[in-house]
Amino acid sequence: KVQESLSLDKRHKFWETQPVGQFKDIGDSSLTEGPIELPTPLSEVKQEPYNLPDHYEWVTCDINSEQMCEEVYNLLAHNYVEDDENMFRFKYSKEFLRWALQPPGYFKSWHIGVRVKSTKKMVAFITGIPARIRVRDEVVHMAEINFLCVHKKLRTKRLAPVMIKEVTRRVHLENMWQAAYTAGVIFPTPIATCQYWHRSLNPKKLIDVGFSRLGARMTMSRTIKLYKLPESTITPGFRKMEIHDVPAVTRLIRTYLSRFAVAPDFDENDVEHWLLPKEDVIDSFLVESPETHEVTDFCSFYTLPFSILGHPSYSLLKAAYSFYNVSTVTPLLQLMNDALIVAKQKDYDVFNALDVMQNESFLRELKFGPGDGKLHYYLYNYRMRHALKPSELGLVLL
Ligand code: NHW
Repeated sequence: KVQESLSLDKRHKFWETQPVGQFKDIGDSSLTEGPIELPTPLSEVKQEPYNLPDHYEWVTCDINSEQMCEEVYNLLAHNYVEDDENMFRFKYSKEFLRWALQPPGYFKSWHIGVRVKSTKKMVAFITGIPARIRVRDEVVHMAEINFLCVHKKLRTKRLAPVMIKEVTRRVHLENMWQAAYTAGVIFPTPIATCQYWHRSLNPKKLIDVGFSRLGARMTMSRTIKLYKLPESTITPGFRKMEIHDVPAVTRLIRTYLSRFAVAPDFDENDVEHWLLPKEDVIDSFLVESPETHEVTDFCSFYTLPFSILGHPSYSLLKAAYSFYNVSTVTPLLQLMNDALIVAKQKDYDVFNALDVMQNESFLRELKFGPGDGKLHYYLYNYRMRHALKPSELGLVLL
């Protein structure tokens, strides 16, 4: 609480200049929901890139080029998000980056790097991808912004605002005026604040590497027993999603997501891209009724490992992240228990989930524990009258 109120008082030299909900406007009911600024004619959008400090240059990244992908991968693997204690760092795989950055209709010009002119070393990165996001009754063409990263040696030099302005300019050039993004830090102004929950699959390793701690009055063997899962899934008709399931899964997911205040507006192309299984990137399962062959339920998780920093025997933590799940016949609790079972079979160490959508209904019962990380959701150039509850969000960003 103390920390939150301090951060509300803090000046935000950059964010105060941007068309985003401002902290001083919280609770002002005279402000209407929707765009803050109107689009400007495309001819008035700045045509040249923003100026970088001397010695640096912009580069548009071709993520399909093995060399370029490797450069981005290395920048992120060494400089991207860490936990508060600097014990773990996200380690997105190259395959994952290609998937995350090339959905239907993506723009190469939104994959933006910064290099040192003389050495060509990549030192900063930011990306956008196009997405249709429904906010209440309105489907808005937005950019989803992700992978903002500045090399550790170049931090706190105000490079991030230049990266953000440049991606904004390139989004504007495609005639889009809104964006969605998430961050673990707070600035003006979250539309929702969510919490991560973690379900141990390999408790011994998680404890060994300091990801979790042995509970009070617990021994290692009791802990292992506590988190033990059945060898195989329980629900009859539970199987991997296949390409021919795309229409049925699209129908299921569209109906489900319509109940949330903010959610993606997925069509069949989006479902094929985002939800069809891709080894070590995205896993999806569904329940096909053994009698009617109807697809009644769906669950999915993506793969995002952590580097374990400075541990003598382990260097990688394999984490699954809950993505989109829909239950109509199989209880959500049972469906997610099956998701845990397949994640365990596939050797993940931990299964993570946010408290978005209906996730709260299974987290405690399936032995997830609350993490210390918060995740704030933001919209750019779109005002929400009130903050949303996590359960009103139907959106998961990577
Ligand atoms: S969140 C992950 C962000 N990345 C990391 O945490 C990696 C490790 N950290 C870093 O690389 C997922 C640096 O610390 C970064 C900041 C680069 C984060 N979002 O250059 P300065 C995303 O990628 C503000 C937005 O000196 P730095 C989402 C900060 O509040 N703003 O800092 C990205 C301050 O502004 P203020 C952030 O530490 C969404 C200013 O940056 C931020 O060297 C982007 C300080 O800049 C963050 N995560 O570099 C927005 N972190 O006003 C998209 C700090 O408070 C907006 N800041 O003074 C939409 C654009 C498109 C619109 C289209 C219409």
